[in-house]
Amino acid sequence: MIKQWLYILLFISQYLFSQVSENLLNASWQFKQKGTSKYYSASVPGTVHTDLLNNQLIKDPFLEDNEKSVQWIESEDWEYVGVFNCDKITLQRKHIELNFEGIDTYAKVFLNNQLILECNNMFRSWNVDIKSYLTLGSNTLRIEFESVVKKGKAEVAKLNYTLPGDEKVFTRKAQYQYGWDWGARLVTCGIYKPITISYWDDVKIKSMHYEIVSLTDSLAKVNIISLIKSDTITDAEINIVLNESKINAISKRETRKIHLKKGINIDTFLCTIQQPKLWFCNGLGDPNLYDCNVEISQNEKYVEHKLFNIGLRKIELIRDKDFFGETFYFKINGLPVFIKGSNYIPQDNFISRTQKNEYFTQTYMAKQANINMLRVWGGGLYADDAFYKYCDLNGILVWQDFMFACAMYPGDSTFLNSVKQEAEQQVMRMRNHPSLALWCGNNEVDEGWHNWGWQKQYNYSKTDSAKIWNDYQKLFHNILPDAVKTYDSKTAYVSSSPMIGWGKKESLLRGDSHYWGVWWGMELFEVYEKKVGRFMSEYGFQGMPSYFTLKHYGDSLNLNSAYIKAHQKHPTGYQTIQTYMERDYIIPKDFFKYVYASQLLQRDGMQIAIEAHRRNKPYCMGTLYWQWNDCWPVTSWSAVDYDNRPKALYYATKKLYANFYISVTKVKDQYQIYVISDSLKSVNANLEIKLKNTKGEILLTKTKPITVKENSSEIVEYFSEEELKSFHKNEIYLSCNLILNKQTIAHKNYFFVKPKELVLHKPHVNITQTNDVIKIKSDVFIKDLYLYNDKEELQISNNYFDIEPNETIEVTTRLGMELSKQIQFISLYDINH
Ligand code: BMA
Repeated sequence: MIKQWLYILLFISQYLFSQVSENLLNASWQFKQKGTSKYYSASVPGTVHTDLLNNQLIKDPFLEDNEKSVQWIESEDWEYVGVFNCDKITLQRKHIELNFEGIDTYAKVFLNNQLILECNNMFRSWNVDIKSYLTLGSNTLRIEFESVVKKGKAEVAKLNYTLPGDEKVFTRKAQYQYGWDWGARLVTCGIYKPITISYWDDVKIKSMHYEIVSLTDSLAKVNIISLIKSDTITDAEINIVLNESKINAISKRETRKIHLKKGINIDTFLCTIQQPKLWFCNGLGDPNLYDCNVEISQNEKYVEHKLFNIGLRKIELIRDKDFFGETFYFKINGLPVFIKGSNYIPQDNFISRTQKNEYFTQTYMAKQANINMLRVWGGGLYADDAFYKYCDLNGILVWQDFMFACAMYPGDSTFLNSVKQEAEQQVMRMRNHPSLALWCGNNEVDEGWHNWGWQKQYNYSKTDSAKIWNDYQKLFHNILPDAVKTYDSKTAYVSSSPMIGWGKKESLLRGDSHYWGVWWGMELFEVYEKKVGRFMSEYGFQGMPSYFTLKHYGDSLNLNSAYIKAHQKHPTGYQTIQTYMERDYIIPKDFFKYVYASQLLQRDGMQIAIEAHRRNKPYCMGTLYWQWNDCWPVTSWSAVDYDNRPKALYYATKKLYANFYISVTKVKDQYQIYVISDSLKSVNANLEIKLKNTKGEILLTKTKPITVKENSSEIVEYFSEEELKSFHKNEIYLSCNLILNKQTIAHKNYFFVKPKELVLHKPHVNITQTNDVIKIKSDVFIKDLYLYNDKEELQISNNYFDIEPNETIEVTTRLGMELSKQIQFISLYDINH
């Protein structure tokens, strides 16, 4: 027993007294506005806005229309002071380093009144050896922030032409902070990521990564590459242990002796794994992971270890010339995959307050909605490590933009050099994540340059134009792809998304495509059916956030209030919603119902688009709607609002992105019924089509056995106008079911008229609950039943769904939540009456 304890103690002590240790800098922080004398308490990580808010010095910019009252902050300079202690033992270490994971943006850092660092890029980290500046006992870190806006404007003045995007493009800072068509303008500053302090003596692991050399079902060969920094010529051992994450069984263990030279040493260990468990994306298979622990020791004394995940998968972007133009699709482990996803933006205007578990929530909600890819959009931030970790775990592929969007960027050497450092660091940070599928240079910069009339608007001379495009090429055709090639050569790079602007015919023939004819172009939703490209990486329509989210952030709940207007950032946003709503819905006068109808409208638009994309598989091989989430409470294109309340689009996504899907479309006077499958297996199922009226009577039935081939989209049945002749189209609908072994694996209701024309009957609804299952039944057909209670959105597995008469629909809630007694509901009936 004593012996056992001794072993445990020995084991723990080697980690406690390891030669390299890294801790959060444990300092007490204060901040003040430059030019004033009073200091206030501050949080690190944090931002100046959240610190002002915590000290009650400003109103909450997310509430009411307070955003405008905090605009002065961006033009001021700010100072942060942190005091930390340094003991004798620490001071004896050979190297003591401060690691700044993220400083937003222009800052001078002083340690004990000596300048140790100047920062100018929020997207990179900084590392400074501070040994010579440290003193025993109390040490003072002072960080002086210069107004980003002032800095940016000074840069604008230096150029003799204007770049679209104004001062923001000169600042390597999240561009959405300057305001977007879904984002408040909150140009903040601060220490927005942790500062850590690390100590080491002779040897330290600089970085770890792996490269998959070859991969088959029976054998994986992986190079595990360690970069080790050494101060001396010395010997060391590396111990590598590989575990299958799920079962925690050791798959591989290897100890090797290495001889280190002074400087950087590279150790490559070729690891072979028999019968590897491959990583698959959501819907295709399990996202299997291995834990890899690399430990380094000297003379049997532990020095340092690094733990990371390995995912064994091959991801290819296939861009082959074909009859139409060029393909754009992904293969995962050799299998072509139809991508179903959305565009992801930062989860907050003040990203430092987003907790790790909130990244889990977002990625898990995405997984639940059958999403297999999120695109980290270029006007935001490279996401937090936790985001990528949870994408790995949930099988969500990541399309990663570099952080440039909708503007032209400078090309001076300081700027380019800063971007080069940023890109190299970010590529190295993300390359170990199996979810990483693609690097993309920017969002809509190429499209903007070629299609948005900037040459005229800014009156560029030929020389200016050539210079600006030349700078573009340096960034997006050289620096960024070079960083990818050097540090992550196996992941594909495209210079811009979309490849071709949506006004051009070619945009539907090759590359990825953003289609904004609907919304920006005010075209009918039905136009989505014609505008199908090879990979639809953006298209979208706004819906209002949950009524309960709106209620949380302001009092005047009506479309004309200053509050509601301030939480719409698109110049003609509400007007556009209204115009589209008039086409399809009876406009509700009541605000609560208006919010509900706006969400249905958004969902309808996305449904038309997604169905068209999926029907056109394999011509089209991906769909990413704009946008997944919000960074503050706002009316936007998102499926999930800022408070994580799902909109109607969220629930619809689950169905629209399911592996089996039934879609109906009208071509001339024929209704074509498609069955779409993203499954890897072909199945023999029964297709059951019923023509029903909204009272619940069955008017016609067609049943037919079909073979649903793997990875397919096929027309399996037709319905003709002729067959409908004797019915009123506003009273009927098609109810289609795909049935496999008595289970419905896909269900679709298809309507022949607009929602506003549909004749609906007052439903009598019966709701019961047993444990976490809520059962709902109605006497007549209900369209778009929305369940809620008077205080809150309900946390349930499904909402905004149809109920067929006498059918029981089950939704689940969290165990222990007694909901059924308080449930209220509305449905399309309440909008139409
Ligand atoms: C897309 C995005 C964003 C914008 C959205 C909606 O093109 O890239 O720039 O918010 O359009 O307008």
